[in-house]
Amino acid sequence: MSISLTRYLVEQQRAKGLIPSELRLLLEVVARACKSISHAVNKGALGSELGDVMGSAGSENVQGEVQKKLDIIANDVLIEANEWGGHLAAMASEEMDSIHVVPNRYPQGEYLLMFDPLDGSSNIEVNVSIGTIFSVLKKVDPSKGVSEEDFLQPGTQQVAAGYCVYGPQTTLVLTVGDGVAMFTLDREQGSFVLTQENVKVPADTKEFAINMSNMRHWDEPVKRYIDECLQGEEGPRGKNFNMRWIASMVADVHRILTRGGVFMYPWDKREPSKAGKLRLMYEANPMSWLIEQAGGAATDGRQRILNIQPTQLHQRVSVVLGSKNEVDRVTSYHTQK
Ligand code: P6P
Repeated sequence: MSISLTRYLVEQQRAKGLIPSELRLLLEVVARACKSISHAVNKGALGSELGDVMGSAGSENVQGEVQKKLDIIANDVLIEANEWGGHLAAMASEEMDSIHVVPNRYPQGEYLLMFDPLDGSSNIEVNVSIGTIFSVLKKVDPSKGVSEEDFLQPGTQQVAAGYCVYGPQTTLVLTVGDGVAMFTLDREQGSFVLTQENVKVPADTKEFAINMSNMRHWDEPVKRYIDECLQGEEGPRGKNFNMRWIASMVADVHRILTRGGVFMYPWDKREPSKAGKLRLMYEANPMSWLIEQAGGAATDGRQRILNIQPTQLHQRVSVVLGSKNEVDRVTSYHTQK
């Protein structure tokens, strides 16, 4: 007998008290929004009523990245789905320069929702898996009006985090601090069904994920780690490694949650003033919490990502996450340096 997302959340609340009704509403609304995004993504070039959704929207986001029509559609779907429910005070998105406060015509709640509405969107036109990443915080002081400062909390303060990967299956992956559960979209029923819980990342792996074309730009500890992997069983690691790089963080992290591995997007010399490429608040923090909840580890090469005190909404961070023993090794190469 299948267990729906709603039933799972109700039973988790009954058993563990981790999902108050307002948070359950938030998670169900985000899941419904992901269903709509999945539908738009699956239509691809057939989504003609939306115009050329696969192509560029002719605009750039705060990151200076060309926005795809589907990026903006996904962002709008999440905003519209979450505005009216009374569970949120405000939202923040990779696609919006500043926070979006719930309009006065709706009641405000205590939760803050951050998201990358369509991560990996450069893969849209080549039909490779992409996804939505989300992170949930609570307002610091419920008695005060919401501001951007409310969002600047370390990842340890998250009350929920997850992603939805739009691939051969549409799968929602979620944690509220009691392990990781996966829900696969049953398109006939139109609902997410529990397909795995207590997800565990193996502590060891033979698979690394990094964009090798950046090798000449890496810092020495990263070069050392990857070089040792490439030396295989004749080298210091004494085993051969495989490499994967989907250029869609959601898909790479989903693989790691499913079979282990280490994912790296480290700082490099191309833009030395930037800590890394990935964003802390709505990419690295939610993914790091999921990985840790599944027994893995996540650092910026030196410190636990979830401990980082944010100073800017869209700040970037270097990311090393996945199988604990590999992440610990990469981190030791940085801290030994
Ligand atoms: P590169 C997608 O644009 C993204 O933000 C992540 O999803 C992905 O891991 C990374 O960037 C890919 O970056 O430099 O390999 O294209």
